[in-house]
Amino acid sequence: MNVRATEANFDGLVGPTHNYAGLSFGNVASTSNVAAPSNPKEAALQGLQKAKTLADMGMVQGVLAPQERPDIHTLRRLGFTGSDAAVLQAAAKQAPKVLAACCSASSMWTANAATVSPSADTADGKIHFTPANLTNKFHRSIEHEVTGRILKGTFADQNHFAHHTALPGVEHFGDEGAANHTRFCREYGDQGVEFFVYGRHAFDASQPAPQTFPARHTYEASEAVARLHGLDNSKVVYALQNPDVIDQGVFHNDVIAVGNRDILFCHDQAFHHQAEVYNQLDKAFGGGLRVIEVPSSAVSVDDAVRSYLFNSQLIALPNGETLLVLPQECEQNPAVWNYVQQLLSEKRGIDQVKVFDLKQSMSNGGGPACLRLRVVLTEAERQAVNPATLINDNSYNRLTDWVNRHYRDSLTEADLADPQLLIESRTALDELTQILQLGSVYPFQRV
Ligand code: SUG
Repeated sequence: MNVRATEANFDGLVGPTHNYAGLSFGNVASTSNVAAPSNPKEAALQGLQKAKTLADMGMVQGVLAPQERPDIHTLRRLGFTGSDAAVLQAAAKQAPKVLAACCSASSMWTANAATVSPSADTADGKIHFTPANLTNKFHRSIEHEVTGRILKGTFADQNHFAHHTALPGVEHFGDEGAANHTRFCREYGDQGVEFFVYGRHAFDASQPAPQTFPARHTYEASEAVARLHGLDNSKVVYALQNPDVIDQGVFHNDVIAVGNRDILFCHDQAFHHQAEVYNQLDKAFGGGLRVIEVPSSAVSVDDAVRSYLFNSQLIALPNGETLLVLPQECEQNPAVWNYVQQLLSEKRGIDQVKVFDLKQSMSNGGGPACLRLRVVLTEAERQAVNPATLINDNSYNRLTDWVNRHYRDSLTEADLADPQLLIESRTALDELTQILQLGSVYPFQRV
C-alpha cells in the first residue's frame, strides 16, 4: 500500500559572492554576461521571493545553504600560501580566472546539487541523495563535499535519509544531478518511473556526441546513481540528449524538458530517437503518460534557450491544479509567450502560469528549475526534515533581513580579491548556519 506524499522544493540561497565570470563554456548566458557587474543582494532576494510565493500557495518549500566563497581552502590546495588576504592577493595577480572560479556562487542552482530518489522507488524504503560531482566545470567540481554536508544537515534522520558520496571525480562519471533527472508517477507516494538523461557515453565512442559544446553528463554516471539508489530496473529509463541541441546551448536536459507526475513537457528536439524515448517511458509508466511536445515551428531551440521556457517548474498545487512557474524572459519573447497562451487555452494539463523576475540568476543561465531541488516526502519524512530550513513567514522574514544586513548590491571581478568580502561572507555564513541549524558545515568553521 502506498503512503501519501508531496513534492517539496529546496531552493538554493544565493551566496554573497554572486558574480558573472563567464565560467561555463556551453552555457550561452554565462559566456555572454562575462564581466558584467552583479547584484548579490538582489539575486538572493529574487530567489527568496520565489520560494516564499510558492510556500504561500501551499507548497512545502525549503532552502539549501550556499557554499563558502571565496574558497580559500581550494586556493591553498592550488599552491597559494600565507594569510587569507595574501592568498587572495596572489591569486588575483597570478591567476584571476582561478580566483573567480573559487568565488562563484554557482551552488545556488540546486538542481545540480544532487540526484534524489523518493522512498517509494528505492529498495530500502529510504530517500537517497547522491551529490553531483559536476566534474565538467572546475568552479562547480569544488561544490560536492560541502553540498553533501549541507544535505546531511538538512535531511539528518538516518531512519529516513540515505546519503552517498559523489561519484568518482573524472569525466567518465560526469554527473550533473537532478538537472538531468525527472520522475514520473500517478501519486507522489506511488512507485515512480525515474528518467535519466545524459549527454554522451564515456565507454562507447560509437554513440553520438556533441561537436562544439561539452556533454557534461555521462550514461555511466546515470547508471551508477540508479544502482546506488537501489532502483528497480523496470522503472528506470535512460535517454541520450539530442547532441545537436547541446551544441545550441542546451547544457542540461532541464533547459529543454521538464516533467512532473504524469506530464512530460518538452521540445520536439530534446532527445535522440525521441519517439522511442516516449515509448519506453509510457511502457515503464504502465500507459497514460501525457507528453506535451512543443514543435520547433512554434518555439525554436534558440527561443527555448533564450527564454528558458522548459526551465520551468511544473507544480501540482494543493487544489489539484498544475502550475507552470516561468522566468519573465518567457513573457518578453513573443513566440514563447504566444505558445504559453495557446497551451493554457488548449487545457492540455497545465492550468496556470506564474512569472518571476529571476534576472540575476538567469544572466548566468539559471532559471526557476535550476534554482530548486525536488524532494518527494511522506508526512513522516517531512517531519524528519530540519524544520529551520523550511520557508514560512517567520523564516522568510529572518532570511530576508539576513540578506539585507550582509549582502552587497554590486560586485565586479576586481572586488573578489577584497579581503573584506571574505570576512563579510564568512560572517554571513556563520550566522546562516545558526539560523538554519546546520552545524559546522563550512571549512572555516572546522579548522
Ligand atoms: O552550471 N552557471 C551554471 C548554471 C546552472 C544551471 N542549472 C541548471 N540548468 N539546472 C552552470 O553552467 C555560470 C557561472 C559564471 O559564469 O559566473 C554558471 O556556473
